[in-house]
Amino acid sequence: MGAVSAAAMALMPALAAAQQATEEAGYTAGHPLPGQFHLQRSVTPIMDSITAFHDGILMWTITLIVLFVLALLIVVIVRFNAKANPNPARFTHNTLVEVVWTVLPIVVLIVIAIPSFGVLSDQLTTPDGERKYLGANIFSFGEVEVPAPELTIKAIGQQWYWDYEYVDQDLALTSVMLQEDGAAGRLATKPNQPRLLAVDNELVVPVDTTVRLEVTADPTGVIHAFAVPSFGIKIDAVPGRLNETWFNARETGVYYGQCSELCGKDHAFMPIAIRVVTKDEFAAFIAAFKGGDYAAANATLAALQ
Ligand SMILES: [Cu+2]
Repeated sequence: MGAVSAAAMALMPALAAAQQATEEAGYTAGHPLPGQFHLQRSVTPIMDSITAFHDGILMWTITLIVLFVLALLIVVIVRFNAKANPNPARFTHNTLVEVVWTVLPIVVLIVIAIPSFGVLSDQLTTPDGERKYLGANIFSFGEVEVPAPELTIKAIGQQWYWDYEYVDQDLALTSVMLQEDGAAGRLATKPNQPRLLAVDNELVVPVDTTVRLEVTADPTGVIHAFAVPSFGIKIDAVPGRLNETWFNARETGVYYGQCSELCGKDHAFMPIAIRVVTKDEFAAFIAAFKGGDYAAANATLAALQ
């Protein structure tokens, strides 16, 4: 996929240069960086599929269509202007052209739709340990093995923050965006955290583990959407309804997302921060959480890292 991706990027030298600069800057952040182009870095099989779909099909399709329409426009401008073509033809129908301009867009849509539906069904089908997933090869008909979920998280959209529950462990936490210190324009409690993305309590999950994610919203509240670009997750959080998706992150780190449904006045200020840790760290985190509270669990985690 790297080759196709590189070729697609080569179509736009400026874009390619910017992306290269970002990668050279040691791009490991789980959030967008200033001047960054392209999608955020993938750390899950679903985001691999989305990236491959974008780079391998969508960019080529859109580029070829733009070049084709541009060529048609130039032909019309040069050959059929009033000076070059003083006596215009007066026919109104051409069966061949009409069939072509109906059939070609249908073919384009089918080429886009087949992998698109594949990725969509992957996103919405929680692994059972047997189903195969597309991964970076979206025409593979499934070759990536994903284990069955070992952890269930419930995310609840509130006005305007997120509540999380470790369902089987019977633990819960509230995650609120860090406020800015007005004078300095900096995050008050955690310096060097990304602005408008950092939260007080991060959701902690283990690496290389399939996580079943149940998403809903406060029953007396409004519709939100839970989205984490590096995981390829985006799913509505609807009051009174439980939506389900999943992820399996292969790298530790903190990955950020945002509410992606216009939900009210603080829609822009209810970010999502997921900290992916090793399995041992996660076990210690949960043990400390059960014995005390989130702060104690977080302190345990910080001591381990
Ligand atoms: Cu929201």
